[in-house]
Amino acid sequence: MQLTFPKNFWWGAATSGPQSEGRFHKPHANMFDYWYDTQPQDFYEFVGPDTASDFYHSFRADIQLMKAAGLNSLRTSIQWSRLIADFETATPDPDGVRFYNALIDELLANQITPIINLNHFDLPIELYQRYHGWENKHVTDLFAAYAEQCFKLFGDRVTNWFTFNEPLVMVDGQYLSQYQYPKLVDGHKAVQVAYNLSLASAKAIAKYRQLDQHNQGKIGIILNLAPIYPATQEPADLAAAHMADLWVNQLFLGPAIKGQFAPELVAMLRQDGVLWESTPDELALIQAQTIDQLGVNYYQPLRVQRPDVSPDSLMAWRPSKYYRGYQLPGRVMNLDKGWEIYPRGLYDIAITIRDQYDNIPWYVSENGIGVHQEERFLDAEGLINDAYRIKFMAQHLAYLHQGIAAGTNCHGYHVWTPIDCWSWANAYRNRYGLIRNEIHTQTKTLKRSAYWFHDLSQNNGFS
Ligand code: BGP
Repeated sequence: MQLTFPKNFWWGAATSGPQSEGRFHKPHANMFDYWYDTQPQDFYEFVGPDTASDFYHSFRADIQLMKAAGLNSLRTSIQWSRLIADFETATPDPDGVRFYNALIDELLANQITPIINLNHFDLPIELYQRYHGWENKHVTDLFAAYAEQCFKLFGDRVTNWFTFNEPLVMVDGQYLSQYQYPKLVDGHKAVQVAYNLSLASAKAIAKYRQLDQHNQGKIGIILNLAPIYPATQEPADLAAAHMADLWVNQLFLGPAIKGQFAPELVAMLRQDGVLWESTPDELALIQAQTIDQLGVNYYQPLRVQRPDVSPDSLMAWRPSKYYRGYQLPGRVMNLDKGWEIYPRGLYDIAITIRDQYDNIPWYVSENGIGVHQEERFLDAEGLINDAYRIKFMAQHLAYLHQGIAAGTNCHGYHVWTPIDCWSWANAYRNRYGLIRNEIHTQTKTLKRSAYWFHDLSQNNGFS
């Protein structure tokens, strides 16, 4: 059966500045560069973000490859630390302006819609050292000033903007679970940072609306949403699933789409003694500046069960004291990444957005499969025969199609990622690209999945 998608569907791919461009030698490194520089020599086999996929130098040739893979949109991010020379005044750096101008023009000249995100975890390290980053509300003003500069510089050509990618990962990785710099465990700070990120997003959106007087563009936020499934239908597991949903999904969906934090979440944080500091003016701003469209990154579901210890017996506050992970027997796994593959989760997200979030316009901003040592799958013609990636995309798209048929307002699909790139979590081990990158020579070759994606885009669907 042929599955056809809505007209003008974005068939795209997603990457980020810090993971693709390669490093630039300036005093203002971002948190990725700084973290990498401070690791022991054998960290990630010492293959760092220095070159990444060298997008800064090779973007013109890379865009030709993306075109060959059928992309009609590219989601990437501007690096705050590359574009801005002085963070206090948001004075742009001429080389940063030149690079992003050239990139946007090249995309448009090749009929690829640029979708620009303003933060992909890459806070300039200077702002952490000087202000403790997102813990400090002053940084939300600096972010809004940087965002305003982006809108002024590029808003004549870019009409799809996003403020943040996966803010929850910054909260969790940096302040609760210790997988991103500065690797703290501090519930108070985590909660304040979560609030400050929503505030920063609202401030940036307000700037956009002041400039975009003719309402030509759209602005939103990109969230990693997880469909949440309880281990059983027993009340304690259902309650655990509800608490997980409040933290994992509603924390950022609430302010972004409804203009307010879920009252139940606020009550829970207050009762636990970790509620953020807010002012009535800030809350009014958040209420006024809801998003136009949502980006959804979906990789895996979250299955939970009741906690195994009393939540109040724990010393350090963590939202996960209310729930614990659960592994469904017989689940399908991507063993390389350790993530469950559950394509139906995308349908469940689509229906949740339709029914609980005003059926807001949205698109899949990331979905993909990371695989180690893909050279194992080289075929006789010298191409990576990544049938697993084609299957992964087709299964997810089939469920997305069902969601669209059921009325969800989805207008695009972006695979992570166009070209194998650097990852803050696993360097180059997990390859996600439609296009292979030999990182030591920067030789880039379409994989079989790129040809499949080309046909998908040409036919606006697949059978
Ligand atoms: C998302 C991030 C991306 C990308 C992707 C793949 O959470 O937005 O930046 O890295 O995950 O994950 P990983 O690189 O950890 O395999």
